[in-house]
Amino acid sequence: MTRPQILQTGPYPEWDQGPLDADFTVHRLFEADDRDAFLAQHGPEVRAIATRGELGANAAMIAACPKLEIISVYGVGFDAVDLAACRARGIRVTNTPDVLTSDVADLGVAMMLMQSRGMLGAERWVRDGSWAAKGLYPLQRRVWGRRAGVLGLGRIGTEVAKRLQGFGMQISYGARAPQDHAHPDWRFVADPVQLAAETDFLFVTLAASAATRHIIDRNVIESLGPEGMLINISRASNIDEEALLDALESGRLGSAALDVFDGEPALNPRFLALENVLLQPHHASGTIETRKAMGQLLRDNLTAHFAGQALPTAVL
Ligand code: 8YV
Repeated sequence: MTRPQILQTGPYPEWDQGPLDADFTVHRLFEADDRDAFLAQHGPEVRAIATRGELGANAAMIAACPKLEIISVYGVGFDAVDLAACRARGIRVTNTPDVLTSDVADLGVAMMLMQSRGMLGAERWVRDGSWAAKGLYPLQRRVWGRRAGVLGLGRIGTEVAKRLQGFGMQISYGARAPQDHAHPDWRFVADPVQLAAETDFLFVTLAASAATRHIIDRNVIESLGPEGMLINISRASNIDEEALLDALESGRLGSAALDVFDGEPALNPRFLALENVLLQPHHASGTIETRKAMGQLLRDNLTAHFAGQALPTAVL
């Protein structure tokens, strides 16, 4: 039997690439010098797209593949896939939920601790000799016992809240409605501005969509205030980045810890000039264990599809 032809939009670790190459004829779009020419050449025979959360598949890519049956996303977020185009043509879409939840929550909490306790600066203080030359490191802010807000109490937000509970923090969450699975001690706050106003550390853990675009706007950011910290482990589109930069530069927001950026991996150079922001390279799910599980699930969905079986983790 001839192997199905698939389009791969970005690189995977070798432990995923090997099995993928064994089961499919793989066209690596990300290695092409001329992407349009590559799509025009291979698109007509492509039956599946293997992509990554941040890369997705846009309308033009989908249109270039008239025999496309399925898009398998290596990531939980599928906001970069044009779902309307998929619905219109009955194209299936899968993602990799659950397997990455705890790692993403871990990184979010680590970012909060790192930023609040000034750990990057403290490390520099040791390395550059400041400890010996200048003495004690400036005092930082505590985390335990303070007020945390979690906007989006889905899988990842819930794991973040559970971890924060371990730090004895007071937890509030934002969602469309009170959540049955929330711990009785967690307070529901419907309005993001109010949530921010009543919070010292605001975590953004919402699945991104057109409806959540810039849900963290200037008002929310300024309500968090000069003592507040914004932590984003979701998607950059959930935050008005211009408003965030203005507030960080003027001190109207205390600090931020970000794993995602508009236009990443390029980022607005204004971020690089700021001392009050912790910058991470979109790696919240980036552990060997989790990435292996994500790769397996990406392939399991493709294999199930071509075997005519139910998809393990279908979005569409
Ligand atoms: C990954 C992600 O970094 O799950 C997601 O939606 O953004 C991340 O887990 C990404 O998908 C890997 O390409």
